[in-house]
Amino acid sequence: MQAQPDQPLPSGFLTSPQLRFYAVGDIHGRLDLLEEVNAKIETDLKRRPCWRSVRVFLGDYVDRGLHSREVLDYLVALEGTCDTVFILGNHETFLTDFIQVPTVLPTWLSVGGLETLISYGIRPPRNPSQADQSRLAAEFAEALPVSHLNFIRSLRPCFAFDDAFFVHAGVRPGVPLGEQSLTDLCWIRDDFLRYDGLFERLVIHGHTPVRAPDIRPNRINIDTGAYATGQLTCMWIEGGRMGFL
Ligand SMILES: [Mn+2]
Repeated sequence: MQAQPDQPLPSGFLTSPQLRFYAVGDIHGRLDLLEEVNAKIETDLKRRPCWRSVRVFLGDYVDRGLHSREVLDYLVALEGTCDTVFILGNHETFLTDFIQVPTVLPTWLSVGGLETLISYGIRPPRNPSQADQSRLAAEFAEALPVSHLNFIRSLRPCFAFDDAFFVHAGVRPGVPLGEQSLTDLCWIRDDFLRYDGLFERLVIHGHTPVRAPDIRPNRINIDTGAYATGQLTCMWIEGGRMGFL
């Protein structure tokens, strides 16, 4: 289905008219786009006031883009000024894993962790030895503010409200939404993306970049690959209708 300015949720899924959600896709260190999207939300709230609004961020705040530390600073501050829900993305798991298991470093570096480390003032050598990995993990643990650590630890694996189910990667078909594994919620791709049956709720997710928001009868993907494309998608949902800013 093509994205319209204002359209009903697919498959007759419904949400309360009392509450507007703004769902934001994978940010990946793009502070500039995050600021832009929040400005668009503010403008939309002025133009179309509502009783209550909640901003739902779908995870992958860090890695790849150049400003991961600044993005976390921004989100921590935002949490204190408006209603927010922050979902855990697979990339956030690397920050805390690295401190506990330094040998995860090469894997993290292969998916954009270098930019995150640099944003915290850490500069890994080209091929870090095991000793380098331990030293860098200790340096990173020092450099990571407590507010960022608490933020990452408080991230939710998923968030359900009315017929909407917000999650980073997706869900495993055949498993009730309430019994999904953390690994699937953060990492799943093919088994979820290929499935075209309905889930108990409409799944709103990111994790797998698409050219434009992908609206299916059972799910909506709003990861438009912001770090590379400059497109950070924000979708609103209210009273069984949806649209894009
Ligand atoms: Mn992801």
